[in-house]
Amino acid sequence: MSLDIKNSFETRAIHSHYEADEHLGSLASPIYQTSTYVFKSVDEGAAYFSDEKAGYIYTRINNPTLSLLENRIASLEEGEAAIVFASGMGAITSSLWTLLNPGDELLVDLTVYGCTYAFFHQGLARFGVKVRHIDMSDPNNVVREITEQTKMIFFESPANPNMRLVDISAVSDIAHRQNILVAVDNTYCTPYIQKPLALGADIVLHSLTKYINGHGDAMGGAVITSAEYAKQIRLVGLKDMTGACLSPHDANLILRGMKTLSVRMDKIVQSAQKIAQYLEAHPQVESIMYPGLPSFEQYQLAKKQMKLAGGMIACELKGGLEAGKQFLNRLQLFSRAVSLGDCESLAQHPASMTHSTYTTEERKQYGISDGLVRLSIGLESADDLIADIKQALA
Ligand code: 7XF
Repeated sequence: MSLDIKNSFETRAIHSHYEADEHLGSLASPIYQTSTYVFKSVDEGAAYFSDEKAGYIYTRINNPTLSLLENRIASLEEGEAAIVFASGMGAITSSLWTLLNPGDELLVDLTVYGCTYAFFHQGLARFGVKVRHIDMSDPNNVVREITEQTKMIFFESPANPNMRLVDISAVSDIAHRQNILVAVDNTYCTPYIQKPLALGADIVLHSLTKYINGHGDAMGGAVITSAEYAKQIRLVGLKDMTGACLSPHDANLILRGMKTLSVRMDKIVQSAQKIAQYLEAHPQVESIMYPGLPSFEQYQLAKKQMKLAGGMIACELKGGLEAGKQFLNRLQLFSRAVSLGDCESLAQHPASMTHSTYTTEERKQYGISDGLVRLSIGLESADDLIADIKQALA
């Protein structure tokens, strides 16, 4: 349907690409819990397979509930097309295995999520792709490090877990002069806060497991890109290489979660700002990384490309690793858990958890310090969360 970009983000998150009239008047979109579809004739099935005619074939390739989620997320990211997957890692592996070939080079910022890092250095490297990390916080480094083989630039902004930012439009400008693709993992921000495609990127990736679903009860992933790349990723990466298709039931949970994305983000960011200010002023805190604090190293860049500062905070306590562990163990309202973006506030220790795929040496090299503590601010009262932090630091 034509509820498109003219409608606001909040409206599209609820209505885009769905007409109750076309579904017996059902207000909520139906779950097509099916693995396969019945063809009227052999010729019809053959026409779908040969792409002569559009139609549903098999849920690993397409499914109406997944199509709704795909269309809706493409609308929110302002991209041509999207594909959803069983997890964020399903999205990253399916997309990069499709778009990169043996002999290509992938340039990656210094810090990325631990399993993304492991996939790059194992899954992609074994496939013959050369992976090189460079500090993209200065776009001049990208100019210097590009080679003839560079096919894609990949980064997270803010990066998990240390909140490093990359200037999306500056890096995209540099890359496009040499026909290099720019892929941005936008999981930390969601399209409510940052729209990498509008800033010049070619490919946006998400773990839908996080803010977009927002309720900690489903896994999912997405890629948003051109219709041409999306088609290739669906028919090669998703269909033949990973098979990482999302379950229609989980797609429905994510569609439901996505309807409240804007109100959740507004509240989460408000609380995160208050908590970051509290932590910054606390004598036990050595350093804090939160894009909403004027002391944040890339504060100006954050203001330029992010609508809000987000819900993730990284900090180091005086006393390093031991102090960080004690703090995490003493938290009562925050749950000690990996993942992020849920209603429940979560706290974790990247060096021993989400980024344990890096060796100690690699963590040092790529700026993930052993004392770093990561907080994902949820929807509880900010005052209660601050009280919990206060007692845990006492
Ligand atoms: O496969 P998943 O849905 O878990 O998503 C992978 C993923 C991709 N990009 C970013 C920026 C992510 O943070 C994630 C998952 N990160 C979780 C975390 O950092 O807590 C995973 C828990 S080990």
